[in-house]
Amino acid sequence: MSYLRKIAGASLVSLAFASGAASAAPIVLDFEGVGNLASVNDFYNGGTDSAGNSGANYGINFSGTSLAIIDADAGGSGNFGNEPSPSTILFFQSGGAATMNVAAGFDTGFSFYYTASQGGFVNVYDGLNGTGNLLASLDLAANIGNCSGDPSGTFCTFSPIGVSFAGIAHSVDFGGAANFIGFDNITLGASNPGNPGEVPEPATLALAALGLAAMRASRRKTGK
Ligand SMILES: [Ca+2]
Ligand SMILES: [Ca+2]
Repeated sequence: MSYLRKIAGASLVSLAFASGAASAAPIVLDFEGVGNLASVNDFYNGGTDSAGNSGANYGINFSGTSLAIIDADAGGSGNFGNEPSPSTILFFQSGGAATMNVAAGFDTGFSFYYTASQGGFVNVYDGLNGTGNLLASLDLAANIGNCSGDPSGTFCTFSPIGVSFAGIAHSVDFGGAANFIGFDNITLGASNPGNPGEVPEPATLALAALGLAAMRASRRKTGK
């Protein structure tokens, strides 16, 4: 059998390595290398995720409920396809949001991709852990519909979207309904997603879970 999962985004490190201060080169969080269903924790903060994996140190920490999930097509438990950077994305199974903390702060804006069977939101704060002043807020419409990709996964539409704000942000809530929304390629310092491609039209809502239960129902034998 073959694995699609990449080990780490090492090639991105030299390009994006910076202090994490405002106006640095864009930092891209693609979640590759974080363990399946592991808490991201300090993976991008000079530490590890809950499974002991470590990535580039961008000075970025995630709340304990912020999990990575790997596409079932790549050996994980994710019910998704066409993610912008295969095969791992960010999601959460409890609480209302995955919270990203940037201790040094960042300005201008950021972009990301999301997939959702129910609406979600992004809130940007000038304090850590979703505190302080709300600098920006964005509603995210459900976007999955009839699509297919790589080769299975109900959550197969990833929409690029950007957020601009004034001031210095220290945390972002990536929110919605637990297990019904996922995120990838969070890019700090750029409010315009690179190569956004086609922005899909919102389609029929589907009651599907991003991971676990729905994955079990649709999982194909992989020959393990
Ligand atoms: Ca897939
Ligand atoms: Ca990814």
